[in-house]
Amino acid sequence: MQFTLHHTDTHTAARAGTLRTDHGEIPTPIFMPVGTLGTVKGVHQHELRQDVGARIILGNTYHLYLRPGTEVLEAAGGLHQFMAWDGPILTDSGGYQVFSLAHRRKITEEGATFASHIDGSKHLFSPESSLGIQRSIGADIVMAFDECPPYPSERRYAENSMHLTHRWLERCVAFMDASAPLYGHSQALFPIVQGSSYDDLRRVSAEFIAGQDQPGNAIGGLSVGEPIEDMYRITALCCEILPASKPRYLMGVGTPANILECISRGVDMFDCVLPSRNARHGVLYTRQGIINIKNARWRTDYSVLDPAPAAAPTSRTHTRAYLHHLFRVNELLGPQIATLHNLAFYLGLVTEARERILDGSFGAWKDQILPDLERRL
Ligand code: PRF
Repeated sequence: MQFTLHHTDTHTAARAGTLRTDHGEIPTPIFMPVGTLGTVKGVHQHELRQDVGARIILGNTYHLYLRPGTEVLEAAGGLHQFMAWDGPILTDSGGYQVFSLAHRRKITEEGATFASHIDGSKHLFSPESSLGIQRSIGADIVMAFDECPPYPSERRYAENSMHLTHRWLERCVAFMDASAPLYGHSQALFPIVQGSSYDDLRRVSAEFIAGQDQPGNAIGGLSVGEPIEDMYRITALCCEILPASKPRYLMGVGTPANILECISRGVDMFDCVLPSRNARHGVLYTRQGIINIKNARWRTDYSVLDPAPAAAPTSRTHTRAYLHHLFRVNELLGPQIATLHNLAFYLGLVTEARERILDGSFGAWKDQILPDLERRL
């Protein structure tokens, strides 16, 4: 994997780059749609590429390990083949999902034991088994096995947890060095900065993560309920320490406004369930503001979802009144159109951010559109 930095903004810390993987090039900054179970819910692979403009998607080790399981994935030739997505894939390592979904969780030096949220069966994830599963899945970018402490966490807990994540990282690096990819394409490991909302711990963690000299770096443990100023301050602090020559990935963030603010602090990659999950509940993002399409106000609004020439064909074709109707009668196509629209909106936003970084207008553009993005219509 290779990262080329084309330009760093003079007024902010925003960057425009290109990340090269064996499954294609990724322009940065980028948003990665979440495809937990080998599908971005409700969006066909063809639409993902053609209409959403997705350049890389996310998969989850926890979910794919439980179903369909590594045996099925390996026999299929890996997740790319299994789901017929030939673009880049990143997998999260499973620890975060164990703590948000599984039952009877317990952390030890060895790893995390848990009971499946599906059938209650008992499992252990360790740095080695997580990366082994990510080898079976075959993602282009694999994430280190970490602990994301809850917010708020006492300092003592946050500090011990951070050191555990660092020890686990050394085992992740050793496992990657001692094992080989299964399907002929290479896999890059991204370590994850932790340290809760303590600035000094974050500094220690970012230094440690940078010192591992892996192809890219991630910032975890944010967007877990902390005040927004904390999230922005810690993101900036981590970006200042993580090397400029490598991509920086902020995990699980966020709203369109959060993404622009964190691009301006030096982040290159984002993922979040917000655009896809909210779409399924009828919440749509537009340049004018946030819409709840189930609201009676849209019943006879015959304007299209998004008239911009750069918007997805679906968004330029279908009216708010039609989508309102589909949601009211519970038709499958409603959530499908809404998901496609929101993901295309997020990809359009980071695409324009990149153009603005390259032509020097990013900061002014961001400040101009932010108030509209956060407005509720
Ligand atoms: N660690 C991992 N995945 C994550 C997070 C983390 O801290 C977050 C935090 N927002 C989202 N996804 N491994």
